[in-house]
Formats: sequence, structure tokens, C-alpha cells
Amino acid sequence: MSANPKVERSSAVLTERFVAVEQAVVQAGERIPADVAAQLEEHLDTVRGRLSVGVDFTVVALVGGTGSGKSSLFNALTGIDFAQVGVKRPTTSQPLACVWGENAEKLLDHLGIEPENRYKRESELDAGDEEDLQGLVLVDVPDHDSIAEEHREFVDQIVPLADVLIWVLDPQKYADAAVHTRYLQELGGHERSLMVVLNKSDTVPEVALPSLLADVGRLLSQDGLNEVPVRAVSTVSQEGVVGLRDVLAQLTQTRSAAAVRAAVDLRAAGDLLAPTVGDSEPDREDLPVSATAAILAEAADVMALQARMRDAIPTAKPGDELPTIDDEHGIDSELVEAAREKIIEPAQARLPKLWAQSVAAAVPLEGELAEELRAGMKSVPPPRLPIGLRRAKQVVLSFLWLVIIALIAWGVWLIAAPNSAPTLTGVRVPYVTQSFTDWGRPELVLPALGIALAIILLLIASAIFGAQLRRARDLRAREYGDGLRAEAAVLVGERMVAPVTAVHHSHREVREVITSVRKELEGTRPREIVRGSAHRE
Ligand SMILES: Nc1nc2c(ncn2[C@@H]2O[C@H](COP(=O)(O)OP(=O)(O)OP(=O)(O)O)[C@@H](O)[C@H]2O)c(=O)[nH]1
Ligand SMILES: [Mg+2]
Repeated sequence: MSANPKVERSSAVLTERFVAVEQAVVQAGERIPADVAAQLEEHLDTVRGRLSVGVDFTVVALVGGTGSGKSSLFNALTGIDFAQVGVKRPTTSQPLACVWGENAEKLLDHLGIEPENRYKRESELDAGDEEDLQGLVLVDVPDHDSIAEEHREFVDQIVPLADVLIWVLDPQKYADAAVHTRYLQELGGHERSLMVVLNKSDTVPEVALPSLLADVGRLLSQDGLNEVPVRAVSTVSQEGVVGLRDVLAQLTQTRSAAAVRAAVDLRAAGDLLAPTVGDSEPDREDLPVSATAAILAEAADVMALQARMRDAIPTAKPGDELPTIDDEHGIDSELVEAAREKIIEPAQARLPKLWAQSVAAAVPLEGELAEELRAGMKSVPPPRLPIGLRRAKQVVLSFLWLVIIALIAWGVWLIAAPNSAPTLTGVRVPYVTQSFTDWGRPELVLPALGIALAIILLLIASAIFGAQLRRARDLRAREYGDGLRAEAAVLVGERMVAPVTAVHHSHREVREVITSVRKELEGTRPREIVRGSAHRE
């Protein structure tokens, strides 16, 4: 698939990183400042454009004035006579391309090169010798100073798309105004991908060549193009041609210039995005969940609700309505706002302004929170009444009263009709029996003792049941209060913590993409395109 296996990997990595950056930009959305977003889109469009036509090829375009020898140089470098060389000016009317490698069609379409003007070098002749140029697309461009409008259009189309421009100059015309004003000056800043070749060196006396090259360098500097490599070649004597071919070979052996440029743009996108995110996100543990729930519980006055319930339980009968929360229940809006701030503030820590705003916007407003809090608390069921315990108390106390009444009746009967009333004799209780015997009523010992015992039991049972019922009342009122507090905690979890942590999650993902893009593409500079592979001769 790739022109050069070495660069295929970088192309895949770039595509992957590009997609990640695009997704991060979507994820960050409005949290990227508008001016940054506009610049970002420009960078990403450029990268998208490059990646869509592939970054595996290095496009080298031969440009320059008519007759400077572009077509001759094209033929010299490709080793074939594909380009027409002529004395009639201008000669080349359509751009030609020679490709070393497979699958460059999309790129050539993009460059606007007609199918009949494409030459695939690798498949012809001895492909092995051309191995070092795998991944190269060499384009012979019509003259830029042409009288034909169409030629200038070709130049304008190809120049921005080429990875490396080789500006072919004629020693006789190198100072031409058109060369310097229109194109070279506009290229200021792109000098790393520009080389200048002074052709027809055979027509210049050898001694004059160094000063001529220096003069070209000076003119380039005047145009704002510093550090542009300048070489002398001759397609007639072949001088410098092999050296130039080696430069092209080095360009294609290293990472493709297009890939480097895409990486530079992608890295620039990462650099643009970097200040829009913070270094880290607040930890979930740093969010005061229980303190916020406590404020919400206070806003709903749960303590008072619990006390009201506690007071209502003892007297409530089955079927009675207990004092639960109703639609009228007031919720303190200031406290709800305080609860919002309690979560929002630490959740915004260390985040840049727009992300911090996004955190605040993720939490519902006070009115909505109060409404949901009331609705949640309304759903808490009223406590069950301690019916079983009350019945048990009733049964036990009633039984004891019955016993007391029966014993009193027995005693009265014994007094009123001693002969007919049933009696139990032989019960001896020291001192008590004696007292009743002295009084002449020994048969009343038993009922009297029974009544005393029953009253004691009655008092004990009352005390025990009373305590049990109070405990049940407190417990159930507390359970109800806890149910209300749990609703406040659920609201904090679902409507406050969850949305802010979702913002944190997005921030983390965006931040990690930015960090990895910048780290991976660190040091990727346009300089790599020609540094070390081209020099002044
Ligand atoms: N002496 C000399 N003549 C050269 C050299 N290279 C090219 N020429 C001649 O310069 C003339 C123009 O060459 P081309 O290669 O057609 O130039 P071009 O830049 O392609 O011209 P256009 O297609 O019109 O833009 C031809 O007559 C070539 O033979 C060279 O190195 N030395
Ligand atoms: Mg030509």
C-alpha cells in the first residue's frame, strides 16, 4: 500500500492521532475558546487534506521561469526522456509527474496531473537501482512567468501542495523580478522546504560560480528566505545531478515531508489546545459528598420533620396520615445554593475558565434541585406504627385489670356472703395471715395478696411497655429522618457529583489526547525536511 514501508507507520500513527485530536475537539466542544477553535479548524483542515491524499509520498516540484531547465532536470533525475525539452518557449504546458512507488493515483489527482502525464518509474527498467527513491513524486511544473494564464494556474495549484520545492534558476535570469516578488517572497517561513538549484552551471566560468551562488543566497535573504540551500547543477555536463538525486533519496528515506508537515500541523493543533485544558482534574474524593448532603438535609429541615414524626407516632392510629413531606414543604433556597457551591467549588479546582464554567453548568440550578429534593423526600414512606407492641400492651394490661377486678369481686363476695363464697384455706403467709386472723377475716388473705401482686405486675408491665413504645417511636422517627437524608445523598450523587465527574472525565480524555499528541510529535519541525539532506555547494 505504502510507497515506502518506513513511512507507512508514521502515516498510520498520524491518522490515529489525527482522529484522536478531532474527537477530543468534538468532546471539548464549546470549552475551546472561539478564537482558538477557528485556528484549530484551520490546522486540522490542513492535516485532514494531507491525510486524505496520503502522506506516504514526498512531492518534489521543479518550479521556475521558462527555459530555466526544469524539464531537462526532470529527465536527468528520472533517467528517462519523458519531459519535452525545447527551445520554443514555453515548452511544458501541463505538469508531468514521475512516481517511484505504488498507489499514488489519489495524490496525483489531487495535484491535478493528467493520467497521460504520469510516469511510473519503479515498474520500468531496473527497479532495484531506484529503490532509494521509493516514495518520491517528482513534478515538472510549467513555467510560472508564462504568458499562458493556464500555466500560472498549474503553478498556483501545485506549489502549496508540494512538500519540497526545487526552484530552478537560469544563471542569466536569476534576478528576474517576477521570481522574487510573486513567489519567493510569499514562501517566507517555508524556507525549510525550499531548495534553489542554479542550473546550466556549465555556462558559467568555474571561477565565477561561488560568487554567483553567494549572490543568489543574498537575493533570497532579501526576499526573507534565509538558510535556503542553493546548489549548482548542469543537465548538460551532469554536474551536481547525482548529488541532487542523493538529496531526493535522503528525503524519501526519512519520514515523508508530507507526514512531517502533517505532524507539524497536528502538533500545532495540540499546542493550541494545550492552554485550553488544565494539568489535572479534581479527584472524586475531593468532592465533599456527605457535607453537601447534610446541607441539603438542613435545607429541607429534616431535623424538624423527624421531630414532628416522633411526636405524631404515639398518638397516631392505623390509617391516620402521618406528617410526611408534602408539596407545600418549604426548602431553604439559600442553603440549596450553598450546597451547589459546596460541590462546584472544589470541582472547578485547577480547571481553566471554560471548563470550570462547564462544571457549574452541569449542576442543575437551585430551583430544580429544590424541586427534585422535595420530590425525592416525598417518596420516602412514612414509618410503620408499633401496632404489635401496642396490642401486646393492651392485652397484658387488660388481663391484669381483669385479674384485679376478679380478685376484688371475690373479696367482696367473701365479706358479703362468707358461707356461699368459695374459699381456699391453709394458705399461710407469715405476719399477713396473722393480721387478717386478728381482724377475724383469714379468708381474705388470698384475694388481698392477689390484688397486691396484680397491681405490682400492672405497674411493671406499664413501665416496660411504655419504655418499649418510646424506643420504637424514636427508632422509627429516626429511620424516617434517615430516609430523608438518604434522598438528599442520592440527589448529591446523581445530580451533582455524577455530572461534574462526567465533565472531569471529558477533560481528562481531552487532556490526555493533547498531552500524547504533543509528546509523540515533540521535536517535529519543518527543519527535518531538508536539514542534513541538502546544503549549499
Ligand atoms: N547549457 C545548458 N543548457 C541547458 C541545461 N539544461 C537545460 N538546458 C537548455 O535550456 C533550454 C530549456 O530547457 P527546458 O528543460 O525545456 O526548460 P524548462 O524550464 O522546462 O522550460 P519550460 O518548459 O518552457 O518552462 C533547452 O534548450 C535545454 O537544452 C544545462 O544544464 N545547460
Ligand atoms: Mg519544461
